[in-house]
Amino acid sequence: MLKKTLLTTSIVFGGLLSSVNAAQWHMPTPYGDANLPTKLAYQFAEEIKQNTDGDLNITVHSGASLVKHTEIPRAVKTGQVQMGEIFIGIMGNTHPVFKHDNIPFLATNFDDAEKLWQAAKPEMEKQLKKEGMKLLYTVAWPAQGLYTKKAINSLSDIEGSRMRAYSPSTSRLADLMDTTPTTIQVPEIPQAFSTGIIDAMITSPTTGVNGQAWDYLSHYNDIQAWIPKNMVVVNMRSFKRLDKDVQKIIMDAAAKVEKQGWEQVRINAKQDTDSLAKNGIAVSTPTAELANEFNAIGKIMTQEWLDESGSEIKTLLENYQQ
Ligand code: PCA
Repeated sequence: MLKKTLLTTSIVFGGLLSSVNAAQWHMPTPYGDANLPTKLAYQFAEEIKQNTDGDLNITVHSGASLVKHTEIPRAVKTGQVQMGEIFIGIMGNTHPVFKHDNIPFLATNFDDAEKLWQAAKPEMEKQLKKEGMKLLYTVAWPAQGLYTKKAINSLSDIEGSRMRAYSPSTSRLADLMDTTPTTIQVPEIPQAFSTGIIDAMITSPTTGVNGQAWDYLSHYNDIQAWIPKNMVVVNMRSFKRLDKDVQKIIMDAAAKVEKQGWEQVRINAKQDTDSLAKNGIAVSTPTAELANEFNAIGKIMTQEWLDESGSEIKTLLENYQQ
């Protein structure tokens, strides 16, 4: 009910304020305030407010408080909100390009992930445009590791487990690991573990620390599976209605936070992995056997991705691997 009221108010307000040349925009984000993408979203909004002398005031609604994560793409597309932040992988079924973000063992360190992002960006922009959205910036998460309740030396140790999934690609990965995928959003992770709905997950050290993973599991294997990203998008029509100088202020602020994000995430990855260990989680790196098994799955998933796509994904991969 509250969500509905807020949205209605925003639409009415947007209309009234634009006539006096100042706009009140709304930007839902999926994750809580402790996360880097959310901190950068606040900074982005503040910078735009200052540089437009208050003409464009963006309210950040963090932690899916205004719009549910899975509904943010549609809310921006239809102009229900003007801007929003989305975990790229959740759009994996919209067009194959969105899957570049969750392909295991394709880009496993930050330099490669940046390179993959540059290779994916033109097609991402094109597909977002078809959805009525314009890409503003992305923020990477630390490399994704495997959280379990026991030591995992090979995939046979995890076979039959109930595994958290957060995108179409992670559901497929869970299948290939002979585990059962269940889609769970971040805030529900602790309860899902303690009630036995899941007993394993692949996510960042940051998300493990935020959810105090040591309360309900014991092992973290730093498999560095992939480096996913959140993206911030704006409704194309809302953007085009702005004066050119305001558009430039937005694009400049976007470039600035994107650069900052890639720098800060490298620091967070290390600090948060240390923090898992300090809190009693057994942190390890994969055995040769586990690494080989995961790499084989990565190859299968890359091939499946190519098979379901047109030539644009082949080009993307060639540009990345150059
Ligand atoms: N945390 C988010 C996305 C990737 C990550 O590290 C999550 O687990 O949903």
